[in-house]
Amino acid sequence: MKPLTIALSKGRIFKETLPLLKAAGIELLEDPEKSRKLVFETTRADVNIIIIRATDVPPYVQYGAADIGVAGKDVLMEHGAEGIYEPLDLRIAQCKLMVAALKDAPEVDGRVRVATKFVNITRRYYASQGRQADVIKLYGAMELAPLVGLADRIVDIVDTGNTLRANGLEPTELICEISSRLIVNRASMKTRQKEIGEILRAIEAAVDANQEQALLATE
Ligand code: PRT
Ligand code: MG
Repeated sequence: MKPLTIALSKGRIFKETLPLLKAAGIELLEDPEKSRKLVFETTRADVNIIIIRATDVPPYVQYGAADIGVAGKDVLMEHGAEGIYEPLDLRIAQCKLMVAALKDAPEVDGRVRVATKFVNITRRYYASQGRQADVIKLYGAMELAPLVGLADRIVDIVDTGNTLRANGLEPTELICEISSRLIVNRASMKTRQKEIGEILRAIEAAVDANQEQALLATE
């Protein structure tokens, strides 16, 4: 049988997922940061890891090119979850999806101009509130848009809030709390139930152990 394929993205998701995979006996045989390869073998002959862009993880899993993936809830909501199971909240890469504006910006009467890379989420959010919004798609540096008059508001990921503050912006509304999710291709979940089930249970136990650690640390 072909190896089970797990899709990850570089950066914070990668770093925070590695210890969880280790709990399932899955470790990389080489360091992707030091390689141009995209497919990596692991300590388990039956499991490969592919490294792709964060936004590409949902389509890879949706179409079965990867059996399992890890993606931020923001990326999943923006992509749509068709054909994808989301069995596990990994509680990693936590952040918030927020609306932000220039500090002390006035309320906007009528149509609001919103710049974001999350156009689907943003359209749905404003529609759900019955507010009129013109959504402008950007691919980065959203914080610049209000400064130069491109938009009244931005919708972006906020963690510490430092990026907003450094640009004279402040959060105005919380859209939702975000964490990364383990996702599984629908067909794989049926055809490779045993292998995937074992991996899911090992990872879930590691997530629960992390959670207990975190609770103890705050006591
Ligand atoms: O960077 P690249 O374009 O390759 O892809 P990516 O941005 O999707 O990847 P990555 O690794 O940056 O983020 C992967 C996932 O991590 C996202 O989809 C989120 O679910 C989650 N996450 C958690 C974050 C952050 N924290 C975060 N702080 N994603 C992005 N940020 C950025 C945010 O865009 C903003 O520019 O950090 C800035 C805000 O941080 P603070 O601390 O200044 O508020
Ligand atoms: Mg990034």
